[in-house]
Amino acid sequence: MSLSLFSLSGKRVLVTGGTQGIGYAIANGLGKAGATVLVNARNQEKLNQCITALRSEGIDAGGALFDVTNAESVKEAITHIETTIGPIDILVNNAGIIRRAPAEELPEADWNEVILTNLTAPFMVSKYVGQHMIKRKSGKIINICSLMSELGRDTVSAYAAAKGGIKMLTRNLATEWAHHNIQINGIGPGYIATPINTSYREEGNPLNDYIISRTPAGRWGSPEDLVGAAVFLASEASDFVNGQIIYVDGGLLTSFGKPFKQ
Ligand code: NAP
Ligand code: GCO
Repeated sequence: MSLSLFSLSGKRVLVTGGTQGIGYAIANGLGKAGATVLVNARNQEKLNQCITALRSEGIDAGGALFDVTNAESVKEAITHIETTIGPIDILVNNAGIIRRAPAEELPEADWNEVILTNLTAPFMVSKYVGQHMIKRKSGKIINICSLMSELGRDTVSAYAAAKGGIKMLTRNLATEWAHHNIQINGIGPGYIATPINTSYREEGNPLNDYIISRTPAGRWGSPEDLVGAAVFLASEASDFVNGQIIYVDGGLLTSFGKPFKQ
């Protein structure tokens, strides 16, 4: 076996919401595996800083400014990339948000925003990129799922509904498109230290201890922990893998957990 099986040389990847956190680490990791990277963002300044940072590490990087929740912008951006820049060989649907409140209090506007961003948007981006992948009979789509694709938790009803939905979207797109030689899979990150959950790691927040004790590996994940699974799912090494979710969670989903102190 040669490591070239994992090489992304000559491939172009689009990572949505890629200027920070998990998206940035995946963009960086796929870039280091040889891919040309297009980072999507909705903020020009953050996008410029991100491209500068990726280029400073020797990565061939560019940007795609659009809001993933705006169907017209998504369609325009994908058409522009495919016709003037080049084919999107790999799509990573990473952009996501969370709104936390008990279900009985969650405003409908928050519910709608989370479903639109975390579920409808990955469908829209996949749809427009998929149309080109189908014509080329080649492509990889990686959807960023969550522990909440499998588990419920207080205050995250909209997020869990969307992440459960993206798991099933992954399986359904795989069912529809696998025969076009497109592999659609997901990564389910465990608790990864990023801006989405900074407050959990603040001094005195009991969730910090709970998360560490609930995770067999005994620590928070880092965004870089996700790179190996992303390279695998983006590369030829996964050409017969379809509709799977790889949980990169320090073992959390496999375990009932331990008491806080033993
Ligand atoms: P993050 O640091 O908050 O990153 C989220 C990214 O999504 C930001 O770059 C954000 O851009 C972008 N984004 C949000 N809405 C967007 C929109 N409408 N259009 C374009 N970009 C948009 O959080 P993260 O932890 O890296 O999260 C990345 C993904 O991993 C999410 O799907 C999240 O649900 C998932 N995830 C995270 C964890 C974890 O523990 N961290 C675990 C499981 C799954 P702005 O700067 O413009 O807001
Ligand atoms: C929360 C967290 C989670 C994680 C992640 C777990 O409030 O429990 O924000 O939802 O970010 O998605 O896999």
